[in-house]
Amino acid sequence: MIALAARGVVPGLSVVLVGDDAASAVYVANKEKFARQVGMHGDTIRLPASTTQAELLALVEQLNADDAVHGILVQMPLPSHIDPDVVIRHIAPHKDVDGFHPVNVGKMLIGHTDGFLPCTPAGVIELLVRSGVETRGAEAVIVGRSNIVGKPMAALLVQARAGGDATVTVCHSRSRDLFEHTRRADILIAAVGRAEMIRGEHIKPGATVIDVGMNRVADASRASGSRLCGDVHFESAEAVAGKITPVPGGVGPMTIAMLLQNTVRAAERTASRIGA
Ligand code: L34
Repeated sequence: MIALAARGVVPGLSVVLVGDDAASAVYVANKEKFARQVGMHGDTIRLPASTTQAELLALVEQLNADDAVHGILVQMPLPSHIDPDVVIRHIAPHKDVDGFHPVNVGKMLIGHTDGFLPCTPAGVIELLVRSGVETRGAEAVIVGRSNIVGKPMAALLVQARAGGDATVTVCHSRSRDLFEHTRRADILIAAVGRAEMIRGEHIKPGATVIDVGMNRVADASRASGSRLCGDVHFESAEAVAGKITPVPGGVGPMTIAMLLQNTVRAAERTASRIGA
C-alpha cells in the first residue's frame, strides 16, 4: 500500500449490486466501508432489479476499460433473469478480485499464484494458518460443494504448500452417512447454508470448526425479530471443538479482508504493468 501510495496509485474497487436483496445490501455496505477505512477507492453501483443482462454486461465492459478501477465485483445472487456465469466470464480476469472467472479458478486449481483466490476459501486458509492449525496430513472435511466455497476450499486445502497438504473429503446433499465423515474431521468446514445443522455430537473432540454458514432465522427474543446464525450449532459445538469460528464475526469479515488484499494485488499488478 505504501509503495502504491508513493507512486500515486489508490486501489479502486467497484462493487455492483443488482436488485434489493436485504442480506446482499448489508454485505456490500460492509465491503465499501472497509475499503474506505484502509484508504482505498470503494464505490458501489446500485442497479434496479429490472436491469437487463445486456445493461449489466455493458457496465462490466465500462469498468473493464476504466483504469481507475482495479477490482470489479458483481455481488451474488443476481436476479433470476440474469445468468451469473455469463456475467462472470465478462469481467476481465485481471480485475476479477472475487476469483470467480474460469481463468482464475483454473489457476487456483493448478496452484499458480498469479491469479486471484476466491475470498471466502482464501480467508479460511488464512484463519487456519494464523491460528496455528496444522493442515499438513490433517483430515479436512468440507460440508457443501458450491462453486463459491466448497469446491475451491477443497482445491486450496489439497495444494502442496503451507495451509495445504490436507486429506480432503467433500460432502454434499447426496453423501451417505454425512455425520460419519464430520466425526472424523480434524478440520471441519461447514458451508451448506442450513442453520445449525452441525452439532456438538457430530464433531470430533478437539477439532477445528470453521463455520461458513450465514443464515437468518426467526428469533422472537430479538428486537429485529431475527438473528444471524451459522451452519453450526455454536453452543453444543463449542463444548467439543478445540477451536471454532463464530457467526457473525468469523468468516464474513475475513472474506472482506481477502477481497481488499486481492484489490491491492490487482492495483500493484496494474501499476507495474503500466510502469507507474
Ligand atoms: N460476488 N457475491 C460475490 N462475492 C462474494 O464474496 C460474495 N459473498 C457471499 C455472498 N455473495 C457474494 C460475500 O461477500 C457471502 N459474502 C459475505 C460477505 C460479508 C459478510 C457476510 C457474507 C459479513 O460482513 N458478515 C458479517 C455480518 C453481516 C450481517 O450482520 O448480516 C459477519 O460478521 O459475519
